[in-house]
Amino acid sequence: MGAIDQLILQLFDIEAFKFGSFKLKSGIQSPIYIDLRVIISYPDILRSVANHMNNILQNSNVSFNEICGVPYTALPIASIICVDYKRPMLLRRKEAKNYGTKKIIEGKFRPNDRCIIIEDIVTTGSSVIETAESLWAEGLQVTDAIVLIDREQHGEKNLQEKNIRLHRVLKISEVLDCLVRHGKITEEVSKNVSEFIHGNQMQLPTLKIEIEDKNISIPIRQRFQTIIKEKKSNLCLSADLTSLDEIIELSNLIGKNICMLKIHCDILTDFSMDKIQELKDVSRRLNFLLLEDRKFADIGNTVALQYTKGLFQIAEWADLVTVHVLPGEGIVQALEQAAQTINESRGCLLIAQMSSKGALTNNEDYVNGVIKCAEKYSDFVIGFISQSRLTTSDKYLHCTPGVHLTNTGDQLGQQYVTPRQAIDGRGADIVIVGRAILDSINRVKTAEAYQQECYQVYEELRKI
Ligand code: S5P
Repeated sequence: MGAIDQLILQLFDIEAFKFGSFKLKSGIQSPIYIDLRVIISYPDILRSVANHMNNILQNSNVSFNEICGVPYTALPIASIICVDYKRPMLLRRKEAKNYGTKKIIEGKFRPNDRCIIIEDIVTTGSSVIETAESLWAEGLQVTDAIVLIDREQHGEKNLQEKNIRLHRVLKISEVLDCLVRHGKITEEVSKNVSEFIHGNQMQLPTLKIEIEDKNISIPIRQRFQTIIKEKKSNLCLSADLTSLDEIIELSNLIGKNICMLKIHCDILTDFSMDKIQELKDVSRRLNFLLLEDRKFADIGNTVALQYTKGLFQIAEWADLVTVHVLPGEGIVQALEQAAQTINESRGCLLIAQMSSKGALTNNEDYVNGVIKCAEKYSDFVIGFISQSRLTTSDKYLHCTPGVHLTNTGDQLGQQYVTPRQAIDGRGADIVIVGRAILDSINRVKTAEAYQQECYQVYEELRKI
C-alpha cells in the first residue's frame, strides 16, 4: 500500500473523517466532518503527517527562513518540521495581546525573511490569508503554504489571488477515492460528499477596500476616507529618506500603521520606475496612499509635463501630489487634465499654509484664493496642506505637517506642534510626521505610538 493510502486509512481509523449529517458553523448541513485535532493523540500519525509535508518541501524547492504554523492543529505539525529542518518557528496569535507588546506575530525574524505557512486544512483559505497578511505587515515574504488536506472548495484559487501557492498532502477527492477502494465508505457516500463539495465552492467575500482597490474608477477621496476608518489611522509618514530601497523596507514595516506615505522623489539617489512600482505594490497591499510632495509651482503647461514625463513620471504612481496655487488656478486645471490620461483615480492637496517660520503663504487673501480654487476643482482637489481648519466642509481633508511630540522646531525654520495641538488646535484630519519617526531609535514602535495618539485625539474630537 502506498504511503498516502496508509495515511488516509490511519486518519479514518482515528475518526479524523466522519460521514453522516453534520451541521457546520455556517448552519449548512454537511455529509462529511473533518476533525484533524485528534492527530495530537497519535505521535506516529503526527510524525507521518510532518514527513509528508517535509517531502513536499523538498520536492517543491521552496526556500524559507522561518515556518509559521496556524493555530491550533497545525502548530504541533509545524514544530516537528521546524525541528527537522532546524529552522525557527513563528506563530500568529489569534488575538493581539492587549497588554505589553501587542505583538501579533511571535518569534524572531528579520524583515524580508521568507516564511512558509503550515495549516492542517484549507476550505476557503481565509486563515492562511489572514496569517500571511499579518506576516506581510511585518515585512516578511510569504509565497507558499503547505496543508494536510485541501477540501477543494475554492481555497487554492482564493490563495492564488493573493499570490500564495498552495501545496497539499491530500485532496479531499483523493481521500474519498481511497476510502472507497478500501471499502471504508460506499460509492454513494463518496458521491454525496463530492456533490456537496462541488456545490459549496466558497469564494472569499472580498473586503470592501479590495473592491475599491481593484476598481480604478473609485474616487481617491472616498478611498482615503475608507482607509482612515478601516485602519484607524490618520497618520501620514513623511519618508524623507534618500534611498528608495530603505523607504520600501520601512513601508513594509510601518505600512500597517499609516493611511498615507509621503515622499520627495527628487531626493532619491536610487529612483527607478521598477522600484517605485514596488513601493506602489506595498501601498496597495498594506492599504495606504502614496503622496509625492512635489509642491508644483509653475505654469500649467510646465507642470503637466513635470507631472507625467521626465525621469519620475509622477502621475504613474503617486495617488496624490501637493500643489502651490501661487501661479493661479491654471496649475490645478493642467494637473487634473493630465491625470485623466491615467487609468487610476488621482488627486491633489493644495498648499494653503506652511509650517515654516515666516511663510509667505500664511495670509488671508492667499488662503482664500486657495479655498476658491479647491471649490472650483473639487473633483481633483481632495484637501489642503494647512495649519488651520479652512472650511467646515467634510469634503476636504486637512493635512498638517510640522508635528513632533518632543521637539519645537529645527535649525532651518521648521516649527512643530504636538499631534493634539495639530488636531485639536489646528483642525487637522491627517497628521504628517517625518523626523519624529525617522530619527527615533525604534521607527516601528514610534510610528505605532503616533498612530495611536493621532487617531485617539481625532476620534475624541470628531466622534468618528
Ligand atoms: O508646510 C509644510 C508643508 C510640508 S508638505 N511643512 C512641511 O514640513 N512639509 C513637509 O512635511 C516637509 O517637506 C517634510 O517633508 C515634512 C515634515 O518633515 P518633519 O521631519 O519636519 O516632520
